[in-house]
Amino acid sequence: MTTNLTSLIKQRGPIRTIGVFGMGYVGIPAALLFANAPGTEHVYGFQRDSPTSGYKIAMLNRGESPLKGEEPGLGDLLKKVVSAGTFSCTPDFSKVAGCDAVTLAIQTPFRDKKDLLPDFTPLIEGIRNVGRHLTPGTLVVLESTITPGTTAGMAREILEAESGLVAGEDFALAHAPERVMVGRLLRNIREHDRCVGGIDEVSTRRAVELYSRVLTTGQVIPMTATAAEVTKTAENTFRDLQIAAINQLALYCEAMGINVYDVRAGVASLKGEGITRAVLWPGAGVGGHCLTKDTYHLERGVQQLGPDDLDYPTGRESLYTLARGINDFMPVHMLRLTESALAQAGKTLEGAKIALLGWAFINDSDDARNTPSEPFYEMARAAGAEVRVHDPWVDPATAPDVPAGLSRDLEGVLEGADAVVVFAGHKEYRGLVPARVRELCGCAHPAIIDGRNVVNPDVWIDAGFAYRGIGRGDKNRHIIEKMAL
Ligand code: SAJ
Repeated sequence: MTTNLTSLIKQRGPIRTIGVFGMGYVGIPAALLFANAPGTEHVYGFQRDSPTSGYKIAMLNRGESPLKGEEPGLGDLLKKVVSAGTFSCTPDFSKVAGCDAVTLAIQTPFRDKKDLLPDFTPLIEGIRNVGRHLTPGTLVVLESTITPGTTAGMAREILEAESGLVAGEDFALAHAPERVMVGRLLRNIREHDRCVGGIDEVSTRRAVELYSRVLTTGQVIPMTATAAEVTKTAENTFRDLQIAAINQLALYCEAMGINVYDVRAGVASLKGEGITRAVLWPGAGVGGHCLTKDTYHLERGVQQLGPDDLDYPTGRESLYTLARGINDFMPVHMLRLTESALAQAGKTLEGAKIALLGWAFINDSDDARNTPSEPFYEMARAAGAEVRVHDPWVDPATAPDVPAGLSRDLEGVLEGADAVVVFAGHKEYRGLVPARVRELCGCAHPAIIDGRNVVNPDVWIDAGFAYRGIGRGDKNRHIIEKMAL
């Protein structure tokens, strides 16, 4: 009965001491905002003292952020709460016992990209550590992106087994998915609406109390824990679906010999009350740690929570996984466009030198997680091409799984290339000069394959290139301008 929990929470009074597990790009800003909020006495940032990330403990306690990249306001806020004594980072998980609320923001990356299953190990370890020191009346909140059913299922079971307490009676349990993007972490937490879902009403109310104190323009949206899990996975599934819709239209436009960007502008022009057309941008593929996996979280959720009650067209694949298939096809399509352009110049993939421009999964970023450039790179090499990769943002020394020879020397990568393939819309590539690129390639008719609509087809075709572009059915069949080097 939740009356027991109600009275336990009443005895505790307002939330004063908070614990945050996971000192990463989600946990750190959340911990600092909690520490800076009125009514908070102390926030513990819990961090394992492991060889790979234990360094963060001393760094954070010195008021230095371990996060890469620019995060407006975060450095100052960290210094403020450390000197005010309202935030400290510790590997001592026993301090959970003194917390009124504990949140877990621990990543759930792919265990293996091939089997599309998430690795819950780090999250499970965090939940265990909370359970071992959990005291009655505490609120536990999962912020990680998880398969629907995890909060009320696996997380609840582990917490109860480790603590001997009962969720919903002795402690409150909720899910509050994060919606932060690097470069705007603090702003996102303060300004985005926040879905907050408990396993019961009392848990939801306690979680609403916790998150209301860090929101400024954002509103708390209360719901059940499972609804909050489905919301997070669905919001990314829908974005992936929208991208797949425009990618499929781009493939159609190429087949019909028309320009997808004309059609896109036409479709987007339909406006008026109640009319929406969220037309996104076609491209060389979809990468990142959100859209590539959240669809599979949602699919697993419905399979685990409602397999017998799901009414769906017999034999039809899920629209959502179909969308994933279309987006994952785009690097394959890029290879076929490359092959076609090389053939127009009398060459084959076998033995060709390819300059692959862009390893990051997103424009003007160093983030290369699940980049669509990687499957292209593997397939092109398997077809016998030599592939050299350029990216001005990705640091070969620190980024995971970078290809051998990843370089920041653009002219060096272009030297001697038979084909130039653009995978990321980095601003550096919008200024490429065809004559200079052709001179560097050193052949009469290099190929240019534009995966992000960064070059002007006519200018490059006039300069003697064999041009191909995603969705450019109006240009992909051009004749080659014969000219000597
Ligand atoms: N992409 C396209 N066409 C588009 C938009 C994106 O091909 O029109 C590709 C990008 O090149 C990239 C991938 O999709 O490879 C993902 O791009 P993204 O802009 O969705 O960036 P993410 O993966 O960082 O998505 C995050 C998500 N935010 C959170 O999970 C809190 C997502 O929910 C946001 O909608 C997205 O940022 C955003 O809108 O910026």
